Amino acid sequence: MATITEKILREHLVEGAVDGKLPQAGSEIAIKIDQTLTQDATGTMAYLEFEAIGVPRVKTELSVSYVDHNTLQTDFMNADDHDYLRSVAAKYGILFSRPGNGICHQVHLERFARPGKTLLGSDSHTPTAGGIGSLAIGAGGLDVALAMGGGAFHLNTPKIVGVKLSGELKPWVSAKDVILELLKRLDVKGGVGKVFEYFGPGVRTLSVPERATITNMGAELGATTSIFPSDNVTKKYLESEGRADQWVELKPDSVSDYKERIEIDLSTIEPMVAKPHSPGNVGKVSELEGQKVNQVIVGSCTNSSYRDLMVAAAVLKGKTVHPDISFAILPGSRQVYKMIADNGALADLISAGARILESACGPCIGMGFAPCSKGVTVRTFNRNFEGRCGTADAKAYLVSPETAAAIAITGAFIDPRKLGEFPKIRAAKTAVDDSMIIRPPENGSGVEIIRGPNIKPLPELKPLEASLSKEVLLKVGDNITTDHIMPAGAKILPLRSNVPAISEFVFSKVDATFPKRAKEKGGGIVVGGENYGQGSSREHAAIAPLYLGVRAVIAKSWARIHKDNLMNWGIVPLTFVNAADYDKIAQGDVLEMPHLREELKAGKEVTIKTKNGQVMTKCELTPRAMEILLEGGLIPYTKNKGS
Ligand code: MIC
Ligand code: SF4
Repeated sequence: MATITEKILREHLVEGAVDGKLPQAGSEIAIKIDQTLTQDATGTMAYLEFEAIGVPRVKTELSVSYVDHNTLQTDFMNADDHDYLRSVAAKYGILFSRPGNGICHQVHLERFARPGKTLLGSDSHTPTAGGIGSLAIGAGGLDVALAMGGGAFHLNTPKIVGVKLSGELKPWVSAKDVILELLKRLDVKGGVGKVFEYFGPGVRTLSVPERATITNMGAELGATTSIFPSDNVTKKYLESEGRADQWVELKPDSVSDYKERIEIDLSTIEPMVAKPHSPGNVGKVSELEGQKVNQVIVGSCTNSSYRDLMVAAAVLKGKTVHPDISFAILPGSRQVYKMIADNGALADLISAGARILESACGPCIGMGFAPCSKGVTVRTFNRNFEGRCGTADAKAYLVSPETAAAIAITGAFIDPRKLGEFPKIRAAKTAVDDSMIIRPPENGSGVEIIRGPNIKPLPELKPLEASLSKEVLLKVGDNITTDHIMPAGAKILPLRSNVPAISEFVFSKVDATFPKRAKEKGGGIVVGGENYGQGSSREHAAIAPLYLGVRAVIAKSWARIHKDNLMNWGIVPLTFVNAADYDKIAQGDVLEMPHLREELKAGKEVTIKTKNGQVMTKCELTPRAMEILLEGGLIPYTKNKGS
């Protein structure tokens, strides 16, 4: 008897089985990865790492390299990265989705994701493909590079949570409201170590892109991933994409397999909103009724399917965007872009005054379209961390396309149900067109890799030192995101392949003196609170601090991907044994760890001497991860293993 997740894990298990079965939740396993995806902002690093590992051609069933984050091209840097990625893809047997073809998760869902397959992506929203029944996990670039080289992916056996959906969504309420409801109940830490598996009669009322909206934003719960069954709806979706042969049915053996359960009656869900500055700060849209808004955007990997754009077009048809609002759409893929162009909906949006942005991540990652000072921006995206939109004092709210469109015409928060009858959304034939996907040659060995001047080699990694005596360079509070540690945006994102340059921006939004101080002190330690490193999968939040000499981070608790990234890059992730000891340490204190290496090696707690006495910490890593850390990171570890 097994759940869908357990079945897929079991089929892909290469290490960690106990009597041929999955071990208990929390124990380490390794699984075979069928597909990988990268996007340009994490991809350049992932491919530099892949090159460093030295495998001649990818060993997965399918690997796709997308360009969707850095498409602003304010100078040569982004364009150079695109050339690098295109040439690497050709050399190593990777499909290349050209800039303009769409957001990785939306395109992957449409064209490549398959039920029952495993997918590892260097982007935290890789679980989007769970909407089609793929076991899709986000990870750091290095883990993805290793998987491309045929290596297994190591993870802790997740706890499976069954989310029972019953009933049907009411008009003006959609999938985004469902995941916001879940975020309201569980908050941004509620999914750590878990996979959310959806079941029940409500499932069949949701289309694949709607399911994908839900699994996409499961990332904001901190979940390992989320997954839907593969049923008749999935089959129809694959048929519409010309991929009927890729359908397999996926269902749990019995719903009694879900030991932990959550129930959601879809018919009771109301339009929801995540308020500043966390996707977990959720309330009802009606509670904000009448509050003025400056900017509205429909798009991102969460909400830019054909249906989502059609909702916006239908609501705006024949109307004009409110004079106080700047309204934009960004289609998730060229496929949906073409579909709304062919059926006239794009013209409706243009007539209404919508600003049409490129089919890419754009404003979601702060690449342009920043709101005005103290602006209120309402977005159909998945993250509203402080400053992420590009304006430090702006307030970002996350809503459904229905709510976004209603606000665009009224100029203020409004429960979209007040607009009366829900407009009819026309169905359309899927515009399948893979002409912007470049397939690699059979033999890429002769392909020359193009390396622009912004592409700098990786920092060198050394084995972990025996002891540590360093200053606390920075002490921060709870829920620090990777956007705090390593911000993105138009100025910083182009530096993703240049570690020395990007490291000048580490913690720049928290304390701009950090890089300078870190260098002056010869590196140091960072102290954090709960859920340290939530958000993006960006490895730069580990590599750039490493470059500045950060050797250890001590936190009360962790977000999975970031903790793995630290370990993969040889930074010691330590957890307070007693969370109250956080108060014993102040910024500027010198911490001594006289037996660091020995204690880690022996699996013991790490003793830290502070001026307020001794503080005990633990380094909760599996034996393999500990070995990686001791060797200074995954690259030296892999090389040493290979030799
Ligand atoms: C994000 O949404 O924060 C990103 C940009 O897609 C990241 C990846 C990155 O930082 O490059 C993610 O979600 O992993
Ligand atoms: Fe792109 Fe935003 Fe999705 Fe990240 S969350 S992949 S930046 S659209």
